[in-house]
Amino acid sequence: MTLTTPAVSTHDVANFAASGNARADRSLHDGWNAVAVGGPIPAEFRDRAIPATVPGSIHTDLLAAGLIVDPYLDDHERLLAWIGACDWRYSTTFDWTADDATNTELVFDGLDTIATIELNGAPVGTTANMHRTYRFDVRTLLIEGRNELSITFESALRYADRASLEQGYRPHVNHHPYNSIRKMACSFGWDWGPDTATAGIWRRVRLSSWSVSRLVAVRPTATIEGDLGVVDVVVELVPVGVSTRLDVRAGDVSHTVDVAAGQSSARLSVSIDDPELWWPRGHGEQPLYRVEVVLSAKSGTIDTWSGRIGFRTVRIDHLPDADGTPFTFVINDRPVFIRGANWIPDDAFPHRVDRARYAHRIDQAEFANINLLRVWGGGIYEADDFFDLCDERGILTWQDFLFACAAYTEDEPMRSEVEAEARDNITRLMPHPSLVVWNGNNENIWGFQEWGWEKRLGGRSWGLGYYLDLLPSLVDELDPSRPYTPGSPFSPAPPEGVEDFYPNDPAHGSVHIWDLWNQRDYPDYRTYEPRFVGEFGWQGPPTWSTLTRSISDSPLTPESPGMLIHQKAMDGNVKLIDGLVAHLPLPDDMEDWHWAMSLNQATAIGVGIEHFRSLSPLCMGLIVWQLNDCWPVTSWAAVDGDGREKPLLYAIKHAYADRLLTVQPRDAGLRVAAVNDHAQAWTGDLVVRRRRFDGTTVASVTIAVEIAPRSTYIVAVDATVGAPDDAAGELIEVRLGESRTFWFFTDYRDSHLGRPQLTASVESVSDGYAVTVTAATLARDVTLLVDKLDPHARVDDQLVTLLPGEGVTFLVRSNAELLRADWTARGVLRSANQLLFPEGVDALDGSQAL
Ligand code: BMA
Repeated sequence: MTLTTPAVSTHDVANFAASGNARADRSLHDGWNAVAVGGPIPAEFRDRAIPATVPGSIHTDLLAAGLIVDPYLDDHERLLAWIGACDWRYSTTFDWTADDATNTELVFDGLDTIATIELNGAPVGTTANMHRTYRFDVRTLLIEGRNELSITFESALRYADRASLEQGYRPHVNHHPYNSIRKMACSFGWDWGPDTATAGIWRRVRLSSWSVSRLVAVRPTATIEGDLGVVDVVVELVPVGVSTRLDVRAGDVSHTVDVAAGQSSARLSVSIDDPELWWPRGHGEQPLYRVEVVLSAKSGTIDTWSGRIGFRTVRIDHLPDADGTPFTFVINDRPVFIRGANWIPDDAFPHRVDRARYAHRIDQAEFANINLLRVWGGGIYEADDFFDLCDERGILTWQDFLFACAAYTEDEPMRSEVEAEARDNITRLMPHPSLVVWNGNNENIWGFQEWGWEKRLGGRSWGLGYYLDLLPSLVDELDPSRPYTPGSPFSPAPPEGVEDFYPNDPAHGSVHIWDLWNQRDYPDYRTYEPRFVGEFGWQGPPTWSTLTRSISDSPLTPESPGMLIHQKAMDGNVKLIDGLVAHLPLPDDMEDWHWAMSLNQATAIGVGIEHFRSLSPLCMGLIVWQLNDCWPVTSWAAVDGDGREKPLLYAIKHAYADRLLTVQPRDAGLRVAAVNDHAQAWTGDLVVRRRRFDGTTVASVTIAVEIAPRSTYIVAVDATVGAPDDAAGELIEVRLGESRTFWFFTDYRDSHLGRPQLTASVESVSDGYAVTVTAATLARDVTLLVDKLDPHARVDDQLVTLLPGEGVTFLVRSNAELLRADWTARGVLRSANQLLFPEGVDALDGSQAL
């Protein structure tokens, strides 16, 4: 048996030569122009044909033509608001010669959104759903020679406004009724996203010619039965008056069936002996098996499909226990602790995210020890490239159906649109082994109960029928082996006779924890004992290079106009300040403010993750809000809108390490938790010391430990170590093997942290520099903000705490000439200590050994 892991997209579109009867697909991506045809068109854009890129969007076309400023900079979002309020016509011409195919269809993988399609002036069809594929029979409309194709997009804003009245008011959380149209919700702005309301042909378009029949859908389900890997393939095809044949190959095992005339589907099973199991990263390998389907008629092959599958089982354990109801992913019968991050569209113009960009972002997730990405319901059903890469890397994926923070009508035509988009996307994505759950919506069940929707809705439908009926039955029909959850957060149904649990109950199922960022403070993460956290987040600004590239305010201040435009959260800046001041003084200097907020974001999430992981196996997973951004903005993201790593990503990397040491205040004392999410036991001397800030050890305890694989060891900190003589000037240091952690008895601002006394020495290495930073005195969270020296530079670590005399070597990847750069400049070589000494005389002597 051969194992194949070819680097091809999962759903290769057959591209046969247009000979014989094989399906022939031809892209129609060339020669497009766009013209504004309705709405508040500025005079200079009237009747002006703009060269257009397909796949693309009107904003990016205008930008490429040099006709608009970049919507991501300064206040341009507001200046460009007219674009989304206009109607746009895209047109192209193409030559066509009659072939001997019996059918020719125009196929769209994605139209954004309210489109009227014409071919040679004749109507082809209309669309109203960005998330669907569309296929139109155009054989009789095509003419020999030159053909003209045009697509007119009505302003999605106007359509949504109109639809919101027609459908009747339903609550949502934006300034536009994004819930009245099937378009990416965050296209209309979000609390981290710009309002562009763009339009365009956002995925591929092609002319597809075929004869006799074609494959309509191929759905392979891989299961494991004893020693066998069984691939059950459901094939749908266009029913025809003659019999056809289907060949299915999985790995190197094939199977053939005849399809009788008139039949529109067939089902085949292929079994593979002793298949290798697919595992999430950190648990094993990711073998992928190729599946090929060939449809043939008397004349030979008429259509093909290929994709990849993996053999693994998945279920979510919801069996009530003494503590409530777990939410545990069980993969290949092994409970897997989820170290997740939420994923939003990586660009407000999602067609710009190509495979290389997905790969880079997923590299960053891997770097941060993340093992699951949740595709959030206000964005898109992610691209094949995203899922292909996650399959290859062992990153689990979770796809929300696209409903977010709003009530949705269940009336027609919305209901049919929802069904059609769900069918399309379940079919497209179900082969991927990385996909472990379909989820009905983001926060809607919770919103209905908690955000006052019920009274505002006055009995109107709000989407519950989708989440409890339509979607689970579609998953059952089309993707029967995959778990489905109605919403996030979600509390599984209680036993008979018990009143339903509150949807965001931490003791049952999954919970979203937002009250800390919104109203409380991050140490309060420790007041939660959740079973699974689907979202929790803390804001911070983008990296300095990203911020200053996108905002040109002078002076630049936390509240200067561009900063406020690039901060979309309700009371965002106030929450940033409130979340900081208990821990660190609020700086008045902009670069210090930027560092303080970045550090505080990282610290907050680090505290949350460490606490939740210390609760495992009571808590079996967390999904940080959010991995990425879609433009340059202050947000909860760990990677900013230009793709640069914020300090938060390093904090996640530390806290998501396979082996984590953490100190937690619990039961009126301190506990050390050693979390071993690793296949091998963690053995050695656990050394717990109380030390003064000058490094002297005051008390110390050593415990020999052997921590079983995938388990958590908790031990109370001995009173001699746990009770400080001088809380502001002492710390606890815990070591086990390679791991080390610290506990500080007071907040930064109440401690006796001194001025940082750091020196740096720099050496060239193969792809950059090795920068060794040495601390003469205790320095907390030592970080090199390398992007300030070279916006393309990257560093391998941040937020390292050094005891007196200790050093750390940072590897900085950069092509710039930085040997003589000022590595110890206050803005570059950062520490928490600096923030307690705002006047800025920080580096002892600023000396640099070169
Ligand atoms: C969660 C998400 C998003 C939002 C985030 C931050 O509720 O589901 O809707 O962006 O909070 O407010």
